[in-house]
Amino acid sequence: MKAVKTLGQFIIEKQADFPYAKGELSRLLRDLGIAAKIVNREVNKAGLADILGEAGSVNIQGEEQKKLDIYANEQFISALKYGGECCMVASEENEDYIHIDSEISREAKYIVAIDPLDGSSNIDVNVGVGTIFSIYRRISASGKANDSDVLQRGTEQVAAGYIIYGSSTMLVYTTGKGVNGFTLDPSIGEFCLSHPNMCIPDDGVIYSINEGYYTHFPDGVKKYIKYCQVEDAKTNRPYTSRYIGSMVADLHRNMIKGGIFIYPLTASAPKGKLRLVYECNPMAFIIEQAGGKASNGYDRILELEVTELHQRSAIFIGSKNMVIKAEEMMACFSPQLTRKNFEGETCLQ
Ligand code: P6P
Repeated sequence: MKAVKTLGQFIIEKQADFPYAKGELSRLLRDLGIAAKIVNREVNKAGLADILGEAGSVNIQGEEQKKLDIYANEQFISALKYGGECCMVASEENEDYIHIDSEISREAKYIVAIDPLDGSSNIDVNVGVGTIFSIYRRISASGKANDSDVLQRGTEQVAAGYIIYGSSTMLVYTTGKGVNGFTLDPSIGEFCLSHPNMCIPDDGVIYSINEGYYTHFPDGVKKYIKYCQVEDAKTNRPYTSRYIGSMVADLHRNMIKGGIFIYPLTASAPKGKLRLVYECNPMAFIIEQAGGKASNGYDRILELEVTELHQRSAIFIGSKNMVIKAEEMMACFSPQLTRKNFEGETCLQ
C-alpha cells in the first residue's frame, strides 16, 4: 500500500525549500484547501440542494450569479478571514477589494486574488467547474493594503493554483518550484498527492477554442485554426478540437495530455474575456512552471502590466511548441511584430 501524502504534509515538507519561511504561506495554502473541501461538498450535490440556478443577482462582470458562485466566494473569503495569513482578497465576484482588518490579519503578509467558481454557467449541466487563486506578497508598508499590492505583474506571484471539481476533485498548485496535483479522497476528507511534478507535454494534438466566434477572430487565429485542421501525418494533424467552456477544465486536460487553449480578442470581447489578475496570471504561472507557455498572442502573460483589478486579456496557453506556432501565425498579421520577427521573411504558409 503506497504511503499517502496529504496536502498538509506536503506543504510542511516543502516549506523547507524556503529557508526564511515562518509557515505563513503554508498556513495560507492550508486555509485555501479547507475552503476547497467545503465548496466541493456543495458542488457535488448541487443538483440536490436548493443551490442550483440563478441567485437573481449579477456580479461586477454583469454575469448572472449562480447561487454556488456566491456560496463559493463566501467560503473562500471566510477561510482567508479566519486563517489570519491574508490581509486583503480580490475576487471576481466583488467590484472592490475585501479588506481583512481583524487584529490577526491586518498586518498579514499576503494578498489573495481569486475566481471562486470559474465556469459556473456549466454547473446546471454537471460539467467540471473550478476555483483559481493567485497569491502575492503585499508591498505596501503597513495599514490598509491597496491597489499596489494587487496590481502586480504575474511574475511577482508567490504561489498560484486551481481546484477542479470534476469526475474527481483535484487541487493543483505551484510556489515557483514545479507543479503538484492532489486528489481529494472523500473517505478521509484529505487532498492526497496524486500527480507529483506535473509537466505539460511540449507538443499536443488538442486545440481548445470557441469556434463559434470564428468570424470575428483575428486573422492570425483563423490561420492557426486552419493549420490545426490540415491533414499532415508528420505533425499528427488534423488536431482534435475540444472545448468545455470552463477554463480550469480545459487547461487541466491540456496539462495532462498536451494541447493549446486560446481565448483571443473577439467582437464581443475586444479586450479579451478572461481576467488577467485571477484567471490568466495564475494559470500562466502554473503552466510555465509545468514547462508550458502563456502569452496574449504576442507578449508573455506574466509580464503584462496590470492596471486594474478586473482587467481582461487575450490568452494563448498550453504546450510550448503549440503556443509558439500560434504566435508565429499572429506575428504574420501584426506589422510591428512582423518587422521584428520576420525581417524580410515571408509569413508562414
Ligand atoms: P465562452 C467561463 O465563463 C469562462 O470565464 C471560462 O472558464 C471559459 O473558458 C470561458 O469563460 C468560456 O467563454 O465565451 O466560450 O462561453
